Amino acid sequence: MVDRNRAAFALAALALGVVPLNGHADATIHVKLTDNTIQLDPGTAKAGRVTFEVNNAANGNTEHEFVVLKTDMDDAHLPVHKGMVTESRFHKMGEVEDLTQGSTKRLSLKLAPGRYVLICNRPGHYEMGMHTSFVVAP
Ligand SMILES: [Cu+2]
Repeated sequence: MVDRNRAAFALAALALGVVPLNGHADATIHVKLTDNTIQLDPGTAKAGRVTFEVNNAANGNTEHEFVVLKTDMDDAHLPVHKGMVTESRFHKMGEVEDLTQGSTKRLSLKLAPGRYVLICNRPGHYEMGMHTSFVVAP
């Protein structure tokens, strides 16, 4: 019965258009925001629809955000002005803002193969270490 249910689900999903024809499953990346890191699990994805499930795991009562930039730059060497990365110099793919302590928000993006940098751009947070690279494979 399990197999039959799976088949029915797959057919329903196809009918809804949520299964890519190239066969890639949608990827979910679990993102943990601490006060000085951004941790990803897993740390890479294949091209296509990628959903970031972003959790603010701060110790204190600190709000964070999560920004996805398309860039080949080293994530540790982005241009900073007054404690914030100059987002206007990048192609921003998307973001979630105002993540209170303990909360989780989702960001679903269609990503092409290449290199990305993920940051929190609350003033001072990037320089505290809230950045990481993210590679999308073909
Ligand atoms: Cu932050």
